[in-house]
Amino acid sequence: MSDGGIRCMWMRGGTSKGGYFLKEDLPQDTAARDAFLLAMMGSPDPVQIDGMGGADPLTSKVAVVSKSTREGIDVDYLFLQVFVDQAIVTDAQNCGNILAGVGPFAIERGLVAATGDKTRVAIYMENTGQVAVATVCTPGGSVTYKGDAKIDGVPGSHAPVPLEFRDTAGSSCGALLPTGNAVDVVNGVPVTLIDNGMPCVVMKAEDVGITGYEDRDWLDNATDLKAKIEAIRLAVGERMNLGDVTAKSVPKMMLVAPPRNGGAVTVRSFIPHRAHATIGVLGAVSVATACLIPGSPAAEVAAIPAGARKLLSVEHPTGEMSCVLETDETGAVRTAALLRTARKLMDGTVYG
Ligand code: NQM
Repeated sequence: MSDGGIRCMWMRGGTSKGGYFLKEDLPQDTAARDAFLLAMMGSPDPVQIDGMGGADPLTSKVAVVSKSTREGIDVDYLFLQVFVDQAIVTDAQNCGNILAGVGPFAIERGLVAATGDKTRVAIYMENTGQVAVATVCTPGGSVTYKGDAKIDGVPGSHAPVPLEFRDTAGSSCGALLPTGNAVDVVNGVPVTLIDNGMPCVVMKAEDVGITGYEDRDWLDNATDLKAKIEAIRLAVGERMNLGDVTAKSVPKMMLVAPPRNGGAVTVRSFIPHRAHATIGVLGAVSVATACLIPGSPAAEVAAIPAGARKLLSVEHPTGEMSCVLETDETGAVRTAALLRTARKLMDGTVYG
């Protein structure tokens, strides 16, 4: 595979970055595909010097997109996380940031026709079997990445790509609360094991000995803290119906604290071994959902707005992510909406 190049678009999706491929362009055999993607990213190598990866899990990501044959769905999207320093390519998680580039990519590749100034793209997320709807700016029938929308963690402003999610509970764990409990105590730490689009372990930062306001560099160098939360992660994999999670990128570890800037909650997340520069999209939806569960560690620190339609600002190391959650009469979250942006960076041929 070393000499054969493959058509690829490199894009920023939200606060992540990676390669976007048409499924038909990649090797159909999974082992051959993964070998190509590892070589393309330059993994395994902490600096990914011989590849396209940015030496960070947030920039070592892949979207595989194809036209969908499903009723009411435009395209199918498979997300692949390429580990930086291990020879692992996993489809065990979804990615709502890379999702932000899927709509524009699908239109650019001709899988979806633009419909006026805005084009809605219904996306089936193959990793979790769920649907998201992205709205892409298409003035004059072609995609634009220019616009006034700002998201924290990305300099400048770009065209908005609003994302809507419906019924994401239990995406990978089979249930919103896979143990049926709002609180489980693991290694002496009260946690909520939750999956509203992303399997997460949510705990109070103070319960693992930090404030919850540390920056990414500090967190990435906190060896004892990392060992403590990795021990919790490995202990809960089976309980979350995820099996042995040693070589998986889920569950994500979410350390919450009271908001400091008028938001609903503050989060520091490990994804799962590096600290996140911001927070994942579905990770934020899952944490925001945990804040609404009475008696949970997140509910104890969160400031929750009233009403069935709630705007929850999730504060993270470099700003905030606003999640709009719609709840039903029981208080359960039914839909979530978030604003992202995306940008085409390169369109060409990539080599593995
Ligand atoms: O939670 C990082 C990211 C993500 C995932 C990660 C994401 C999501 O920020 O939906 O977007 O948690 O590995 O790209």
